[in-house]
Amino acid sequence: MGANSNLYALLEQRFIEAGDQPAFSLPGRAGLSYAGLLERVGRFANALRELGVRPDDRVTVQVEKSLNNVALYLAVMKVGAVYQPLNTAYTTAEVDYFVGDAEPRLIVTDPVRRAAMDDLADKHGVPAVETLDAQGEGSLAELAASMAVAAETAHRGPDDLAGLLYTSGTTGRSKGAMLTHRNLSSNALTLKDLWAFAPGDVLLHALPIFHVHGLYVALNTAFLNRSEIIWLDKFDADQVIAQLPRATLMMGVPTFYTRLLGHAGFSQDVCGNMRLFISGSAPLLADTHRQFEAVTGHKILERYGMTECGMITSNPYDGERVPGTVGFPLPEVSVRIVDGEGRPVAPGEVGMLETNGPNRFKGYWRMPEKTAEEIRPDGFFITGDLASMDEEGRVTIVGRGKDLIISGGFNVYPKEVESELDQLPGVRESAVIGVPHPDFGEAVVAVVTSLPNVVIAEPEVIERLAQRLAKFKVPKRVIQIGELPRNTMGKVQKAELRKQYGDLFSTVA
Ligand code: MLC
Ligand code: AMP
Repeated sequence: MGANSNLYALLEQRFIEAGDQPAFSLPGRAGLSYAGLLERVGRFANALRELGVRPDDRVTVQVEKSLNNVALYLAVMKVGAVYQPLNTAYTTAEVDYFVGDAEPRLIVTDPVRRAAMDDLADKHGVPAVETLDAQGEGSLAELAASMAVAAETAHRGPDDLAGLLYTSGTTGRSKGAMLTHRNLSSNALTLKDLWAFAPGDVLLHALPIFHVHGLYVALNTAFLNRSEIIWLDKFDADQVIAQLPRATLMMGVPTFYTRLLGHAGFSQDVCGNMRLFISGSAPLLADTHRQFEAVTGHKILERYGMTECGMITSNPYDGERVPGTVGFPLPEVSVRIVDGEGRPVAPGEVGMLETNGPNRFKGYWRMPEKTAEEIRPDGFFITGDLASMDEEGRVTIVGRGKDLIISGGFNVYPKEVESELDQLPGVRESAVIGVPHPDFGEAVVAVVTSLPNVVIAEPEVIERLAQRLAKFKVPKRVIQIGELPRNTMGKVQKAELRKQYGDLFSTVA
């Protein structure tokens, strides 16, 4: 058997070295040292084994952010199983699909959802359901507390799965991106060096941990560095401003930065100890970048990535950070920009961004045909993002070839919302678009036509959709019109609608 490629084996070594140094500090609450984290992960690993979780089993987790949630994430890797985090905003109808597709051995849910999850477990033959609440308490925490600390770390190969993260598809159902230990380790090791993590760094963590940004990018880099992590349950501008003076770096989506800029208490002073602000998951407006520099003296470092590949490009730590660009491919990561026939375009020209490297996912869970459609025979993944690359290799994302809205860093596929809208009584057709929004970057807007003589009631539609879809997917506005604009082929012209409704939120503060 070769060396253990389990990412947790690597992290565990760092945790042992860090010993009693703080791993997490929680404003106003008890924190946790690295030695404490090691113990906790050991107990959770034994609890998972007690529940019958074996290597390669999936563990579906839909719980609020807590230290026990972190311990669970690490313990799932420790036992060699596959972590499947789900956005806490997903409704039971949405979770139904993920559970049916992933066929987990265990579902971990909030106690308030226990009954609904028990039903889903029955329906899909999932053997175990356990709970963790927002404080990290629940049946799984109780079981873990009764367990021994000592637990073996499973041996894993580089291509074994560590995570299964779902991304919605432009057509049809969500796809589970299979992320391997190599994918996660290579990305975390690269980013730790690229962003110059060093002893003494303190990370302010306000992101959710059910997506790659808050989970893998933020936690794994900080863990590799044995950093202290200031742990906030969620982004709250007051709390972030209160904690920033003790932090040296923060990662966020653009909404974090626009909200900070809009807060009267935000100033250069509170950033006195800060070394680095990083932004990603959605485009950071060049204007926001400049305003932030004017207020704080810091140039936000923008990087680009996605669920399937983790981080792909980054502005440099030492070199020039150019507003409106996402920087250079990471070491060992290849990026090419190609035309419709897959041929590389000239520098500066716009095309589809394709990428390959140790960070590229293994494929879509049980969807070999989708995998073959999106990963070319030479290994490059077709991202769906439109970009250009200059002579030096600096990348600018100019748009999306995929019909996707990114609202406050969460992805919304219009097709999914349209399918729900089209089932509502009275709705004839719908087109869901993203329009500029001062807080979320883009906001979801539905344009609908009705059956004859029907008036669509906006609040009712919103309420009906909220029963089926996560809140962030529910349109902020529903607009009824006579006919959807179509081209000569009969295809709805969304660009036309985006132009027409582009300033819907421009006066909203
Ligand atoms: C919350 N709401 C949203 C929303 N977040 N609506 C649209 N878009 C969002 N992102 C809803 C709420 O349910 C609420 O509905 C209303 O909008 C107002 O909520 P709020 O209180 O203003 O929102 P808040 O809870 O503060 O959350 C906003 C946020 C959060 C920006 C802090 O969305 C967030 O943490 N986003 C980060 C997303 C992220 O981590 N993405 C990484 C993906 S990984 P109501 O009706 O109840 O009032 C990835 C790869 C990569 O993309 O490159 O990183
Ligand atoms: P997700 O599927 O949630 O991982 O979202 C990935 C998508 O987010 C990418 O395909 C891009 O469209 C977008 N994205 C991530 N980072 C950036 C960025 N810095 N600028 C523009 N778009 C980004």
